[in-house]
Amino acid sequence: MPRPPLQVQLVSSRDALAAADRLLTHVRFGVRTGHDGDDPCRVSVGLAPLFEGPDSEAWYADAPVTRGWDDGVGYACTDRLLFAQLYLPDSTRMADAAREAYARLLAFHRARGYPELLRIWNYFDRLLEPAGEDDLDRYQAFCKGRHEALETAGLQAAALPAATAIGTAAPGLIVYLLAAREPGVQIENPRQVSAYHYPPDYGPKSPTFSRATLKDWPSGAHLYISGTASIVGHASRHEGDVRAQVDEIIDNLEALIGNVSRGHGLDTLVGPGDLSLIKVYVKHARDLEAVRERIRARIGAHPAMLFLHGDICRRELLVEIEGLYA
Ligand code: 3EB
Repeated sequence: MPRPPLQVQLVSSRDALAAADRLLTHVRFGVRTGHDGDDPCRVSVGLAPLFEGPDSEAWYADAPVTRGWDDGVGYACTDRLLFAQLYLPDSTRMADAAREAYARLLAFHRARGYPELLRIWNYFDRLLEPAGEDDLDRYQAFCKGRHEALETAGLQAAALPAATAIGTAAPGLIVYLLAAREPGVQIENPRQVSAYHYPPDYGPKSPTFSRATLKDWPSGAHLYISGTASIVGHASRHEGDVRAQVDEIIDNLEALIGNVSRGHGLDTLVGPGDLSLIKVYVKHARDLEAVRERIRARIGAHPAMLFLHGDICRRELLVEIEGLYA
């Protein structure tokens, strides 16, 4: 059996890392956003972990990794997988920052020979504050800049990868991604309108991501699940009720996973409890216990879990959950 090309562990940034030559990415969650030292595979994201325990994700490849910098883009790669990250400290003009970050990252991963996007993470500050442009908030301005860059690069809706976009407490925009030589399969959620078909009420340019990417490696399938919120159709549900929002999110995850396991014969992934890792973004720290209780009741304790304090991209949304099966 070949080894999986990517495995993720939650670790503490205080601990020494094993197998540093195979480290593809190290993401540390805490007080600041940016690069973490000179190592291009290490980034920091300004989202505080909500309780004691691991504060970092360590992603290991199955072979030694090549790392470097290319015009501000940090990268790490093996034969099969590329991690790339770009940090822009000044995100004052959000649409411009998003357009620039995407233009540079898209040009980079294609030029390197990993043309297929699997997964993207986007983190920036003051998510819901006015962008100072056309009455948009900064998330809407981000969507506009991202949309324009993807359009310029000729990326079709059917090729959009899974993504997360969350508001940080620290300044700056960081975007990081995973790309491969061969494409994954884009998955949508039967309970949700595709984000790229949201009506214009949510912003002039729709968010450009798929609900999940399924990637078949020789060692088995991986599923990268986007940030999932309490949205049914295109409408937010359960304003003001964080417990009901968690339940709706888990219903969404179950529907998405059911869609995948039925359609693609993934019989070891039956429900959210079978995921390897979930990241839970909580808007108000005071909601942590309620969120944990609902997750424990519905998903159980099997997946590794990270609870992070972050802003969600519509004012009424209090929680969002992303997942990984690997
Ligand atoms: C949603 O379903 C919730 O803009 O990249 C989730 C995941 C959300 C990714 C993005 C936004 C994004 O619309 C928000």
